[in-house]
Amino acid sequence: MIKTIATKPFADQKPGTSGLRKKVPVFQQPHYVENFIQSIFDALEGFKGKTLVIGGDGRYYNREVAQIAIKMAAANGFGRVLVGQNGLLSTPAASCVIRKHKAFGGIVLSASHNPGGPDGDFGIKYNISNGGPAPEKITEAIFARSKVIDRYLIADAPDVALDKIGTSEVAGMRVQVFDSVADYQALMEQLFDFDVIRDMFAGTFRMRFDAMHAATGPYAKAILEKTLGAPEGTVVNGVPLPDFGGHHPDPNLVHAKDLYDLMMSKEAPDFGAASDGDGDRNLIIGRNIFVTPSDSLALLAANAHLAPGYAKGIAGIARSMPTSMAADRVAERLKVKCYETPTGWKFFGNLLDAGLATICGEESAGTGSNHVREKDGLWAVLLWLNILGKRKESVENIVFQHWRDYGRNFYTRHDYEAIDAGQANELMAHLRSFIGKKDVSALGAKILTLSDDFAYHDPVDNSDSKGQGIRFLFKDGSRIIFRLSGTGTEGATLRVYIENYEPDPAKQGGDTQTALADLIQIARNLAEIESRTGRNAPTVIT
Ligand code: VG1
Ligand code: CO
Repeated sequence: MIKTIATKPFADQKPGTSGLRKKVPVFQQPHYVENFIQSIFDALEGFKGKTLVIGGDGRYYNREVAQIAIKMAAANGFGRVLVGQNGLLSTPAASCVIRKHKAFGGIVLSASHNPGGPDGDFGIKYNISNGGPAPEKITEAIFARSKVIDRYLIADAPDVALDKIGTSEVAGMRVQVFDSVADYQALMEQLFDFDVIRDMFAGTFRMRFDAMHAATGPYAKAILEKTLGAPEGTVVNGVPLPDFGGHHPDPNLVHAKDLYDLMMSKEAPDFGAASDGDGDRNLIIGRNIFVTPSDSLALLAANAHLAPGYAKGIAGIARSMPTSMAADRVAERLKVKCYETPTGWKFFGNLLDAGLATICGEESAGTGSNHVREKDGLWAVLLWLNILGKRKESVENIVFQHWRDYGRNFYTRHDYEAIDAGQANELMAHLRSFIGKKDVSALGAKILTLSDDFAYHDPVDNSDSKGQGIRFLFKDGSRIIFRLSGTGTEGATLRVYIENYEPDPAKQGGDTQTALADLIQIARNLAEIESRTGRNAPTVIT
């Protein structure tokens, strides 16, 4: 039985960098989830009888919303729903399943790296048939629909048993509960030399993978421990929990501090890695060395040919604008193009579909390739392992060698979280007032070559995206970038990205914050951060 329920619009259902993210109590308001899901369906065309993939990162409210999504998909005329067992599906696995089973699209229930639990965050995003996040054209249509929606459709049916693999029916629509890991693992086995990695684990090589009680746990255990022979206990915090054990599932030096401390200690294994809430990000730490995500992107691109899936070389690299320019140097050497896109994975989809780029990455610890249309945490870890197995060198040596060859891009991001939204907007307006000016006193002796509000023209579909971050580019190759986060749920988060290039091997050692101290000070003065926000230090430094 299909019910049509009358509803009223909510004004705040605008998808951000990666879907709609709000506090759980916001999603728990009557009709809130249903309105957004119906707005997604109303913004799409031609899905009658087709397949929809549903799954999420296992956070609080995941199961309830998975049931709602299944019943609404049935009521709206989908022919089949594929849902991960227990409603669980990492973001990259969702992308893999959508592609492999030729689904029309997918609904991913995740707020990624944001904390979970009854007072934490929840999120819903829609992915299209290529497996990637919906492009802006669709997210804008969803938002437009959400502002006028007056009804939604839902099947009056009992809940589906999500814990058991098998097929059932909801209002005439087939529902298949499937093993969340199998398809994804099969894809990884195609891309990487599992024998090389197995040999490493059979020897003295040891690693720790911190799944942060989030979606990647079951994938990492199945692949690293069960298939590749890493000793049991290699994966820690491997059981997904609705509140991520009370932690922030963000794989950075603040929230994955235990892993960092271990990797800097005498007991450090050879390799450390972590991933985020929905499994699309990665943190890479070698013994004694943290690899910045921007460097990791460059290193993976430079060494990808060592893995069977990329043995023929790569067609191009794409990085988000705030990501360091280390990857550009690799692209130059490989004689391929490096594309610069706005923040968020949705901008990489077209480049990957058109075969213009093979490897993509962001400074926020996201790397991936054309194997799916999302960033992929475990993929990056496996590519690293494949490279380590082939080169038989330590992470530290590989990174140092890379800097000697290409130069080092010192890089840091300073986040000021939960600042007042009004103050944040005024700060950005203040920065915008410098655009195009040459003599800005806060810049001291630095010579500006460009200041702008980054805009992107998509070379594939010719769409334009404006207002993607204020950039200050200097003559010596250094950069300072400011943008406001599109994933936070409290006030505004200001991100300041700072980079300087050092070609001289003699000057490549040392601490990043010290090496960038001058630029950091310039950024603070330029944006008047302290007087405008009352903050004298960032909340998180990565
Ligand atoms: C952040 C990151 C961005 C990433 C996005 C989604 O966005 O900066 O690089 O693509 O999160 O990642 P923002 O707008 O807060 O800067 V995830 O792992 O949350 O899906
Ligand atoms: Co994520």
